[in-house]
This record gives sequence, structure tokens and C-alpha cells, in this order.
Amino acid sequence: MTFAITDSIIQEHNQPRVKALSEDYEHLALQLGRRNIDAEALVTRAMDFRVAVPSWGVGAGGTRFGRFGFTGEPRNIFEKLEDCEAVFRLVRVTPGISLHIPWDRPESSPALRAFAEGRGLHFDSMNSNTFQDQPGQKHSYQFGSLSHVDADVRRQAIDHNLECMEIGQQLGARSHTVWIGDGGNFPGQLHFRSALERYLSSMREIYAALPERWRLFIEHKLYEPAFYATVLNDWGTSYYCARELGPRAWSLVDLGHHAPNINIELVVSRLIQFGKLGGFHFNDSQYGDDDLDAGSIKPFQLFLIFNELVDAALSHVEGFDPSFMLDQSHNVTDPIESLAASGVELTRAYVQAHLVDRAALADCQQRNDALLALQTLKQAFTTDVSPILAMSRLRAGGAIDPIAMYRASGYRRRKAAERPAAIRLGAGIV
Ligand SMILES: [Mn+2]
Repeated sequence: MTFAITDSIIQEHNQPRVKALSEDYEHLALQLGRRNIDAEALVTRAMDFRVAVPSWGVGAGGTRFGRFGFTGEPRNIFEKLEDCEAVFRLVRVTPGISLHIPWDRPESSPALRAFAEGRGLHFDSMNSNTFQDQPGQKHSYQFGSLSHVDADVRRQAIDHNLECMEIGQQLGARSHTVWIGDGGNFPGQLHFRSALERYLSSMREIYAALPERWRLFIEHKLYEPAFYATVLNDWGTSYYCARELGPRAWSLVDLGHHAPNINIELVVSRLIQFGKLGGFHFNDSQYGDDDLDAGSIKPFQLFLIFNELVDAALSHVEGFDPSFMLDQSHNVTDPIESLAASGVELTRAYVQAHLVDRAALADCQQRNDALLALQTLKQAFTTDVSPILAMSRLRAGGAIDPIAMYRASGYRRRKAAERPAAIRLGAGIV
């Protein structure tokens, strides 16, 4: 029997903290009451929030320069799911797992599905990988995959995506996410229009094989590994492709995949308006695709993104049902702590976005009162909703203070004993 963070360990942690939390919560509820906001309704919202964690996120991340492993690191997909379960038990908003093929290809899909479901977890989105070469692979992706000039390479990349969806069906997943590293490093290397045409033609085959009720997510990225031009470079190209493919193809926004000064909340709003916002890969960045923890660098931007999402949900935009996932690279922290903290930060932005006085904001916009419009948003953003988040975790069976609870449990120390070190190589960023 392996060590797990059980309900009784969590209750033991929560018990001495309940009184102070109740006092803080009641005080906040009183303050919000004066603004005609029902704190209880926000606790319910927080309890209903969901964000999937990536199977690769619980291992040590990496950069182009290397990868630092840690003791107690999961050595296979089952141990990764154990760690995902720990994150879920702490914060209770992360039951979904996004699985990467081939990094986490299961030997037996039914066995893996049973293992996950026995821990209250389920599989969310599948992720293909045609940006690396795997041992024994016939054709190389050095010069592209779905958009490669050679039809045999495209065939191999398409078949890989079809295999991902087949595995996903056995696991009970409901969507497939495609990110390609295709692009060029030199002017003249790519014929831009032909490369995009070849990509679309490959994607049409993948779309045609999409299982019933599944959604296909298209992830764009400005640069890297191609440093001159990528085939799926921005949200406009992603939107065009999603529209060309059909109603079950959607654009996916990874917060790290834009130019530094891009207004991402505006991108989000455009995709909502055009009916193609499929989902998110949440992370944060200072320079480029840094894959830092969500909300760690630009929490106001995260809030403004959720402001657009909540506005769309509250105004019942047709077909609006975005899927949320974390996509981070943990290089200097324990991934369980980073994922738990990120789950909390996303829930925070989601709850704060519900504090926006939308009637007052609309009135400011109508009267061109720019200053008061910003203050209306800032009033929501500067409200500390931590007691609401902690109360929602407590009621859902999670930890009042997830990081303190996790550290006190000695989880990683126990795992270090259970999981003798294995040599692992390779980075883990998409
Ligand atoms: Mn991503």
C-alpha cells in the first residue's frame, strides 16, 4: 500500500484552523453583503470550478538547457496519477487529467482508467506529440510533422494523432489537443501558404476521425522551436483553421504562446465572440513561453481573462463551454505544490471575476467614464477572497491551507522511499 493523503490526514490538519477561517469568512460575507454579493453563492461557484492537470506536470519540467530531477519523482504514469490524486485531494478542483502520448502511453488503457477512477480522477484531453522524435520512429519531425513537405512524414504524424484518440476513447477522454512544432528558422525555408494548406489537409483527416461528442483543440504558438515562423503562429490562424475544419474544432489559448505585449483578454474576447474559444492552457510568463505558475507574474491579466469568461457565461453566449487545463513546467518547486497553488489561483481569479459589478461597469462604459470603469474592475480584483476559497475547499473535503498540509504530511519524503531514483531524460514542455 503506497502512502496517500487521506481524508483523516486532511481533517486533522483542518480541525485547528476551522475557527479562524469561520471568523474570517463571516467578516468577508458581511463586507460583500454591503455590496449585495452573496458569499455563499461564491463558495458554490468555487466548489464547482474545474481545471485539469497535465500528466507531464507532476514530473520535473525542463528547459532547452537541461532538466533537474528530484527525489520521489514519479517514474511512470501510475505514480504520476498518485501525485495528481494528491493535488486533487488538497484543492478539490483538479479531478481531470490531460494525458500526453507517447510520454504516458498506457500499456493497458482499461487498467489505467480503473486506476484513475478509483482515485476520483478522470481523463480529460489527449495530447499528441509530433514535435520530438521517439526511439524507433521511421520518419523524423526535424522539418515538421502535419505540414511536412513529405507525405510519408505527414502520414506518420496523422496516424499518431489517430492513435491518441483511440487510446483516449478507451480512457473516457472527451477531447484531443494538437500542438505542432512545425515552422522554419530561415526566411525562404517555408512556403507559408503551402505549409498551412498541408497542415489543414492533415488536420481534416484527424477531424474526420474525431470520436462522437469529442472536441478538437488547436493550439497556436508564436515561436519555438521554430524561431523565424511557425505554421500555427497566432489566434487568427488558429481561428481560421478551426472554422475551416468544422463545428467540433476549437481554438485553444496557451497563455505563454503570444508576443509579450499581446492583450490576451482581448484575444479571448474575440474567440468568444466568433464562437471558437475551446479552452486554455494556463501558465504565466515574463519573457516568452516560460511556463511559470499561473497567476505568479501577472495576476491582474489572469483576472481580466476570467472577467471575459465570466461575462460570457453570465450573458449565456451560445456554445460557450471552455475547457481549462494547466500547462506549466516546474523546475524549482515541488510540482504538487505548484499545481495545488495554481489550482487555487485560477479559482481565485474565477471567483473575483464574479465580484465585478457588471451593471455599474456597463453604466461607466455608456457614460465613457474610463476611470470609474477601471475602479469597478479593481474593486473586484483587490477583494481578498481567500476565506471563500478556503471555505470551498473545506466543504469539498480539501485542505484549508493546502501547502502547509502537504508539507506536514511528509508526502514527498514518503515517496522518495517508495520510489527509488530512476534515471530519466528529456524535457516536458508543450
Ligand atoms: Mn500548451
